[in-house]
Amino acid sequence: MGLRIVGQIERLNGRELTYQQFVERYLRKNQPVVLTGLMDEWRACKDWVTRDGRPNLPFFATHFGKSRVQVADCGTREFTDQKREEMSVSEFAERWLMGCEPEDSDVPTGDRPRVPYLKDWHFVKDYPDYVAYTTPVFFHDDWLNLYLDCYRMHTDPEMYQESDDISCSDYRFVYMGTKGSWTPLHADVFRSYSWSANVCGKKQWLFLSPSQRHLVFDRNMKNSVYDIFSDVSEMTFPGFKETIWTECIQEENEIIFVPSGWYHQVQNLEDTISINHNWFNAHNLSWIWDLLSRDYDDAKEYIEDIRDICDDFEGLCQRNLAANTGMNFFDFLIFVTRFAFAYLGQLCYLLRGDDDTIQHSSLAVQQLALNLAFIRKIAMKMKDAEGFEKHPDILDTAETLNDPRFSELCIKVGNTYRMILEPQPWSYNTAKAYVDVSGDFDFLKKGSLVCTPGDLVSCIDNALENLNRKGSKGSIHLGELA
Ligand SMILES: O=C(O)CCC(=O)C(=O)O
Repeated sequence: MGLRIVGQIERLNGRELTYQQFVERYLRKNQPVVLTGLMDEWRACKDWVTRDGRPNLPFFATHFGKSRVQVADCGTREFTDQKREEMSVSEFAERWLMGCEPEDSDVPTGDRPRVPYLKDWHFVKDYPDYVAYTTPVFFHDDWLNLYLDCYRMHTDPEMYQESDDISCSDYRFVYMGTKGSWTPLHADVFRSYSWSANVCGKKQWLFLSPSQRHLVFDRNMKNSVYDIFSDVSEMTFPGFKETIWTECIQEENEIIFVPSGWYHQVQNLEDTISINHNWFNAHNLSWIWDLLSRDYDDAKEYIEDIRDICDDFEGLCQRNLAANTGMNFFDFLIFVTRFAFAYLGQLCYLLRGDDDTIQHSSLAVQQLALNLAFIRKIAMKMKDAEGFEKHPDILDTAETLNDPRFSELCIKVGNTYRMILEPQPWSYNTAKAYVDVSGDFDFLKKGSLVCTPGDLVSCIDNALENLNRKGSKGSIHLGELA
């Protein structure tokens, strides 16, 4: 039986869309969209593509040939993904040019050809000075990559970690694959948003809305369908026949926005190069926490039978959670706490500044307050979770404020909102903002610790109370914002 495909994904010219419209229509509503007109100036669209619109493999071999990359064998399954192999870009280009793809791989049959597909290449990390593209403004409010440019998401002193380990260093990727290469059904890492831009080629996307998620799982809600074009077993996946899909054919120079929690399977209909980022911010933060708390329950259930013989059962659950999901409860708490401090700092600067910035920056104040409101809301949810027993030293406020990585985060946060909120004229000096505020962070009670989500909630509440008491340019109330 074929797939039931209904509806279409909206397509519009990104140059005719404002940032606020994008937030209202797509981020907040968690709806996919295809944006055109945003890639005209990209260096990648010139250097990486031949005159006849195909991937310029010799260019890659000459300029980036030594980079080590992950290449999936699209014909071989390994657990929930395709088997991967590490090789150099030159080796990949050679393999591509040798051609291992049958001519008739146009129509998916269930038997997949063994075509190589270069995936998850951390291109920006590898070549920071080669500016292949500029991230469209709609995707700038990206807490994930901004954070990973300053900190690691998870550090485990007991686990060996290479200092230059690039595998989790950011979520900005290049993908390159021949016609017929594909990506199995999945929802994105951390349940983040993603955006994906076709530098050349054409992709077929099949989307399943989050409300139908349960239909692609087995009876125990443990395993999901791998390839929706294969002969999916009704015994194993009884709900699959009920699924309703939305298809999108993404052409060259189009960018697709993939919302949180939408399952999707992707197939390259032509030889294709794409750039994609995973990201999250205030609008989908709850998705990240919901996934973590579900994965925590699974991690706990998995080792329940050794609870009695385990010295530190909770610690083991959190270690397993970090290994499987990429972060644990404490990583997430530290993550949101650092952002909360950065946003409080920016707010403090705007509300107490000597100049008249506040008159010009109400949008900035609203945005920062909204971010804090969402963080506070998630912290309230986290308060109810098991697994947050007091930890000896989670996040020391004084240490955080003195850490150069935190000042870098503050500066990046400031720059991000300045870019997003332009062209509204406001004079916001991010470097100055940090310096001003760091001398004035007394509201964070230097020397205190944030050990639990409850501590974070108190920190935000105290800081705002303090700010509102002293601030002469208006007060902030998070009440209805999130
Ligand atoms: O392009 C692909 O093959 C997969 C991309 C993807 O799944 C994503 O960006 O979320």
